[in-house]
Amino acid sequence: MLLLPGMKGVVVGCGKAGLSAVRFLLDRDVCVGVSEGRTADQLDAALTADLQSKGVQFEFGGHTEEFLSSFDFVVPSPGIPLDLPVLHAVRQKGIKIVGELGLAAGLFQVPVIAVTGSNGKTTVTSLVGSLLAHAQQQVFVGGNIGTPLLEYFSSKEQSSVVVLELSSFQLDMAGAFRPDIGLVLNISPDHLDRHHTIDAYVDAKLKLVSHQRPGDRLILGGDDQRLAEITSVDNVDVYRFGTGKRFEAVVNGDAVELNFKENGVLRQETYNLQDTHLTSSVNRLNAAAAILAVRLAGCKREEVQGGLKVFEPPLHRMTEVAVIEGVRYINDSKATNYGAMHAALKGCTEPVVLIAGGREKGGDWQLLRDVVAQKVRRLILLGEAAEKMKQVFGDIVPVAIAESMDDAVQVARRCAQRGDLVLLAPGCASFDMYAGYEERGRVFMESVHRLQHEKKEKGVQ
Ligand code: UMA
Ligand code: ADP
Repeated sequence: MLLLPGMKGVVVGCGKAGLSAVRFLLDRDVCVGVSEGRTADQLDAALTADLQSKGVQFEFGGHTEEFLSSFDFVVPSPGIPLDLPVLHAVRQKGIKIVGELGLAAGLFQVPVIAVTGSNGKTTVTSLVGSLLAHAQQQVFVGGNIGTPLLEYFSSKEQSSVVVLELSSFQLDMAGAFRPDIGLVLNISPDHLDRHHTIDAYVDAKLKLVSHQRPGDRLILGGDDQRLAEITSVDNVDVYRFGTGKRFEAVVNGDAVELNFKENGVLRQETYNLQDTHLTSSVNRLNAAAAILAVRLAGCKREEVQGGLKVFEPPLHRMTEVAVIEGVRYINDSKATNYGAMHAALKGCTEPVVLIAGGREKGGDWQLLRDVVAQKVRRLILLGEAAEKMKQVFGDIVPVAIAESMDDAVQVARRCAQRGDLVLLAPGCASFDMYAGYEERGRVFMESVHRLQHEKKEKGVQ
């Protein structure tokens, strides 16, 4: 969006992304307002005073049509539902609604690689960032992964490439944003509380692609049914990764095989994942996507192979916590939707004692019955979803309901046999019991470590 000095813009929500948008607008001499749901005393007083001294006008404790419509455009934070009646009302008055991506569109001076999908975004974004850094690029990594994407514009460091993790919330307000290389990893139902229908969720995800132009590249998860239906995108070079033999990046055992054309030259390359931390079935797929992206971005083959060796996947995603009496304990607390839970179970080769449950995010548990029947020996349920999940799975697997994570780990210990895997893959959000998936994963790891300690004290290996 073209911003001119003196224009008036209001940011809704004063969290990480909102504050970054405020700074971005102030730097461009826009007259800025902030509308925040929390009351003034719930916010950092020094921060609000500082912004007020820079001319920022505030409304606290909610969002009013009167305040918002005194501005030329509105910038909702990613977490603000776009169907809020007040946003509808200001839209009706012709006031533009623009997200962070819409503000940034057209302003990046360096190539942008953007990653979306229902699962694997953070892993692929950090892997792409890490491979580029290993190849001596100056990389800005931001977006949904944590550092607000608009921070790129205030960063003192010069970047040679930008890597963004983009959520459906951000893409819903993407405006004319386009990445040079876009990745859509997979699509399974998530955030249906916000998007209401799967079609609206898919539409939001595919806004990543809608402004791409000739010469841009699009990398799609080839094994994904919905993405397989996209056979071509106008003038954009489409590449696929997955297990299909004809994809440009193929996962074959512990290797990724590339087979793609670059400037008319056919490239056939093999990357070995054996000596890396990317050996789980989902991470082999993620590696395929990332390798393809960085090769298209110009990294050399040897740089990529070297970078794969040193990469450590982020915590709480299929992270091995301990092996106790021949039972492996895996923390996949970030499996907050059923696509991730399905992928985690599908990739397990050992019988699984599954700890699941929490707050539901929408989706159909029935679709998981087959994989649960095939892989799960015992299901231990926690949180708000426990009773409902018991009804869905109770006839195919023995179910226990646990009161706490510690309780769940103790039950798991009692029923797991040597050679089994105890997997925390909740398929639900954590907010009914924890501050977030990190806390849930930490509590699980602490319980497992306590168990390990007790066993060591008793001299059991
Ligand atoms: N607020 C209102 N009115 C409302 C709701 C919220 O004023 O009706 C205010 C809150 O009081 C708070 C602010 O809005 O002050 C929060 O804004 P936000 O929810 O957009 O959160 P941020 O702190 O700005 O973080 C956002 C992303 N949050 C969401 O998308 C919900 C972060 O992704 C992202 O890392 C960060 O920007 C930096 O880019 C988090 C996330 O949960 C990790 N993402 C979802 C996910 O991964 O599943 C999509
Ligand atoms: P996101 O940022 O999209 O939430 P993460 O990398 O944080 O993705 O992983 C979230 C969850 O999805 C974890 O449970 C992880 O094990 C699982 N996961 C990671 N990659 C994939 C993939 N390619 N397909 C399915 N599930 C995946």
